[in-house]
Amino acid sequence: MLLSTPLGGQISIERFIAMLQRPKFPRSISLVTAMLAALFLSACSPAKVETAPTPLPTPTAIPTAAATSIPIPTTIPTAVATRVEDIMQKPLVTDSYTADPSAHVFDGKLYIYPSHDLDHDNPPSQNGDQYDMEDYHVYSMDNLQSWPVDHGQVLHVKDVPWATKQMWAPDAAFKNGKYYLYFPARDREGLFRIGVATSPSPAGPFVPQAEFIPGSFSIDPCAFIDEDGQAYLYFGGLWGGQLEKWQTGKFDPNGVEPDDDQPALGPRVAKLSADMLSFDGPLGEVSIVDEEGQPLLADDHMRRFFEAAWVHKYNGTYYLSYSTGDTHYIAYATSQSPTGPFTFRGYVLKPVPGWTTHHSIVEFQGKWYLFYHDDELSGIDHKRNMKVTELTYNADGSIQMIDP
Ligand code: FUB
Repeated sequence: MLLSTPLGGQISIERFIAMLQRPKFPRSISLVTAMLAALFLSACSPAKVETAPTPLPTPTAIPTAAATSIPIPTTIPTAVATRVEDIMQKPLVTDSYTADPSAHVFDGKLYIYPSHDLDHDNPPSQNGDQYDMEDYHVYSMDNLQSWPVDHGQVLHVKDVPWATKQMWAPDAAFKNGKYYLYFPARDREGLFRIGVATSPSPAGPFVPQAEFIPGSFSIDPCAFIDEDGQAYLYFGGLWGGQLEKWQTGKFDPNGVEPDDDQPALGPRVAKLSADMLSFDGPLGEVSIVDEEGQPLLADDHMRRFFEAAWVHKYNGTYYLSYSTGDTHYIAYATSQSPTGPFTFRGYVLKPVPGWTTHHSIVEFQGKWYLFYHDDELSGIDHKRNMKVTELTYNADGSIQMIDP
């Protein structure tokens, strides 16, 4: 059978299927997709579909149903244009290393703001020197059945006047008709600070402010805007993230975590000013308590906050989720207030391959998703790949733990 192409040429169905199966076509094209594509071409000019004068040998790769009895559709199947793929729990980007994915829905589209791990071999240290990143890319997705689109480099450390290195986990927000990218990096004294950059587009590029946010420190900013329009910035991370060195309000290079029987350190939270560029009022410390209302203690490494705070709201309840660091879980706690205290509820994600774990939770097209990372592509802690999977709430608002 010959098929007419939209440009007026003709092609045998065997040749067309063989074209689709060439390695240069991205990722695996299933036979079903091939069938749909053949039907699409047929539908473009059904009148020109001809039967070859002599019967061709039956090709082994062509499903007989495609060659014979499937009726030509009267409407063009749109699924052919965007190939439907199962992307759940697979590396979303394979041509570079991506981590710490912060996902948001802006204008009906899903945008991901990850860290960009570089392909280097710096030796690991407890200080996190191996996480030596210098720029950000933004990715977007129209749906969760096709791979993300890379919008390219949107900010580089050389363009940030106050920053010197280690552009770690960022987050983004939309307000006042502008998009804000919050990001940590080391300043000229080697201290982690949090900066902000702005753009008229969610896909960047972003223009940084000349200075870091006054009063900011440590890492892993998470921007949350409540239903009343008030924006909050959560941040903080232990060890390489330096949070334990800021307990007095000033940087103490000798600062350590509290004694085992003392309350664990919590992430910091501040209201953001109306222009989203500075803190509005004092910093608070988010308290995470057990079911009796007692603060989690510093030696409770299975439950205490380590880094990677993420706040979202579900059915009127605030959810704070975070990494437990050296025990490698994503845990969560809930509250009726955005500033806590939050009551520990359980785990969102079991440990993944690689030392770090970092995530975001977002609702998109009627479902809830967890974006996270592991090191499947490289097997190396600091060369990570982001992934996504569906998230399920139980009727009581608890989250079903994901075992990836
Ligand atoms: O990506 C660098 C750091 O690793 C992040 O800031 C932490 O949350 C951890 O994922």
